Amino acid sequence: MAPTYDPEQIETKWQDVWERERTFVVENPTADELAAGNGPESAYVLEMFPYPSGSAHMGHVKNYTMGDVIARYKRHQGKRVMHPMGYDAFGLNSENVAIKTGEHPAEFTERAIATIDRQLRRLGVAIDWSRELATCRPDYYKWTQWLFIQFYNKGLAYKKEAPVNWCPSCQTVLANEQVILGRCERCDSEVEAKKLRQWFFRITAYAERLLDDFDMLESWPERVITMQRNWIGKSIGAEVVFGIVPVGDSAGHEVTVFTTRPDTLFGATFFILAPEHPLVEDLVRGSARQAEVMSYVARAMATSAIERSATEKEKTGVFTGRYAVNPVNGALIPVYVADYVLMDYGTGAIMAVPGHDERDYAFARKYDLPVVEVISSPPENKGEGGELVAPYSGDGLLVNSGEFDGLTKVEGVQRVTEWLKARGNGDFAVNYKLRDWLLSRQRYWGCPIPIVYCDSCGEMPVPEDQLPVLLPDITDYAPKGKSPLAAAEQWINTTCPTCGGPARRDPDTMDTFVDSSWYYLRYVSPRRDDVAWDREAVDYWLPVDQYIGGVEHAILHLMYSRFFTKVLFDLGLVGFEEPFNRLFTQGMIYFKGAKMSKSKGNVVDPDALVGRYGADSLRSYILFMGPGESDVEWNDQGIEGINRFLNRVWRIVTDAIDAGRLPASGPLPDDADLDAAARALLVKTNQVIEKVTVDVEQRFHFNTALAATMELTNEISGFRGAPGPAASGPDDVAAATPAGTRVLAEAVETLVRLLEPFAPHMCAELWQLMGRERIWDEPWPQPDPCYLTHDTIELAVQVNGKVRDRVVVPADATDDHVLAAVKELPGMQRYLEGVTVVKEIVVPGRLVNIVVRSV
Ligand code: ANZ
Ligand code: ZN
Repeated sequence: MAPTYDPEQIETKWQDVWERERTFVVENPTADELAAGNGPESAYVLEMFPYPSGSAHMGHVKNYTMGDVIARYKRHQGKRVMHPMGYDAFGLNSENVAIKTGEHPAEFTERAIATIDRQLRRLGVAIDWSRELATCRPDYYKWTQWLFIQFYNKGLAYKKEAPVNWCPSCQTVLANEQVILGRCERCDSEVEAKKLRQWFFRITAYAERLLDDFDMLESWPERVITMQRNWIGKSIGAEVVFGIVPVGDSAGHEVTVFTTRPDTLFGATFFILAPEHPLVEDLVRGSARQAEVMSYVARAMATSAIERSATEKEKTGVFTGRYAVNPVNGALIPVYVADYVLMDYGTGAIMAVPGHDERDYAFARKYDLPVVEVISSPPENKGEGGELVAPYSGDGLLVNSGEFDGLTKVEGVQRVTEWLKARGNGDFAVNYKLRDWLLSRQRYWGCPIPIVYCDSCGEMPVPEDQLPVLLPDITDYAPKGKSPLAAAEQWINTTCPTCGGPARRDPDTMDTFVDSSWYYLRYVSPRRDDVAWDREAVDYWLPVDQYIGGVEHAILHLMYSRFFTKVLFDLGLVGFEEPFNRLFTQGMIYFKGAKMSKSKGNVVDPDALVGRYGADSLRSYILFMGPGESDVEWNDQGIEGINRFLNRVWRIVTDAIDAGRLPASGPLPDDADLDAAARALLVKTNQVIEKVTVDVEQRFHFNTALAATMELTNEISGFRGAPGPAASGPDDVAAATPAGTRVLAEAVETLVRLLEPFAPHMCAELWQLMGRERIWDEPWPQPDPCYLTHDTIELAVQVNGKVRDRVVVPADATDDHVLAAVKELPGMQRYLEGVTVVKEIVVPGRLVNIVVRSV
């Protein structure tokens, strides 16, 4: 008799086997293999590495289980799979623990790493642990420093004084990307503006390529691309030069503005400088308005950029007493200083066109400045006398614009800019919202910046043979507005690598996003201490075939990694320009209506569930909760249901083994020898193979893949082959005809093989009980097209009663299946985004109607 299902015993048994046999350790291709170019195809499956802050949570379990299913699936396809794991181990969490308890962040971090490591092993994730890395260890950050120096030598890392986002609670600067609606991404404190000398990476030099190269990506979620596109924020327009009229002793000046609407130049009725604009002081020096203007400037500088540029904010400004000349018509227009103009966008100065720009309109109304219509505007924007009572930003023909009257907006942009260009008063221009990446942090637990300052020789990188610059041990981690490293006298004072005189180290450490911008390269040769990576092996494994992680990294990590890869490509250090071919962003797990998180007190502990139900049940449940990309609600009963399902599979398979019907042997019977029931089971088996394959490979819909295996399980247990000669009754499958018995064995074996990526331990055990070995190395089942017949029908798809699309589904599809298919139609996205679905109606065989209300 086969034993009962004992997850704990089975799972630890197989985890030991994988460890002992080094099952998931994968070698880089040998020189011979690379030369011959005929080794197995590579597959690099990667999940975003965790930040070790305590122990793994359900989000990790979901992320790593999804990656594991893909990695195991690709192995079944015969690929050479690399599926590594490491830790994003520098950062504020460990440092804050250190401040509280005095424990060295390295100790806390290594303990947290050990915990996650144990949890991932206990989940049976098929990881090549020989490649493990942690960004806080010197053998890793040596190369982070080396990369910094490569960037530095290319002029892509530089230091400048700049207004920065300062978090008063974290006591450090933040990158723009780390400021969310004016608040610190980490602690939610209101961010202040401060002027400091900081290190930057010149990511702006790559703005255009970061946009262009979206084309190279094989499969990225559209919304991630859109978020990056918006963040880069490319605007096409013109630069226009305005003269400022001299008065008294005060000289004239030329000031350039950036505008996306040169076609509205005739409507520019005033001119605005950002408070930080270097000309402001000159313009008012010695004038009656000096005191008022400079006090406005001081107030504005203390306000954050996000607050200043909010459209709802009441517009404020001051008149400088000076006038600019509109180059197109010679009109004298007053020059103001106003805080809604930002210094770090465009040129820090604008031509204000109140007739057609909302903020300029609000400003003009407040300060009683003229509003001129220069784009013909619809009646609803106009008052009784035909004057504009609301700005109009839509299309129209140019009016009140001299020789340009009657042109369309597009023609106007072109012709006015050409006109300006011909007179040396402007030119076509492109502008980006993207700013350089501010990477220095005034904190301890990070990668030291490998730069020294010598009084005689100046600023220079640490010579490569002196890397790594080790992070020194200190005792006082508390932030004091400057790096704690500045107080480490022994460390900070060094000798100049050039002249041998006294020099000082840079006291700042790097943003942890620097560490994570290249870790996917280090996995290729994590133990090499002579190079950051083995170039040939990197080109064999990369780009990453499938990257999986949270959408919260859409901009920061994913854009920084793309930037790094492009720089490395330009430096000749890698042979590809995009790091991640396919990206999948997983949905979040909610519990009791909120995102599962420690701070909300609604976490469910994975360890407890593994202890109670086993890793296979937890893995399968987390994948069964919903499509990979969807947010899902945790449900305690759900895992019990899955556990019952696995128990059922266990019984079916072990019963068949006990009855001597497994393993299946010999070829499948000829079609002619199949009775109806056997044929139906064979059709089902093949359909489920196809379904699971497509769901796993193309859709990340592990939930429907699992549902299909459940259907197959039902068919198997309901199977009644035609009774054979020795039948004792109608339920006696054992006695079915030989053909039926063979088909049944096929179905049961296929079920085990299809379930392996989800419940790898149980399936390994069942496989062994059948007398076979190493299910993880079995080829993936292939459906037989002869048994894949399914009729399809086409339905009209309506939204609020209007036909918007058509959908093709199997004739016997359930309503749920039909609705799911509808929601996946690419053309439907725009009708379903930002609306509430009120009702969904499926009229069988005819149509689907979705009733929505906009929110
Ligand atoms: C004249 C104009 C007329 C404008 C009009 C808009 C509409 P995007 O599209 O985001 O690139 N602008 C330029 N520099 C600015 C700064 N430093 N601070 C605040 N606003 C600035 O926006 C470009 C437009 O934003 C520019 O085009 C300029 O206003 C304003 F009917 O110029 B426009
Ligand atoms: Zn020197």
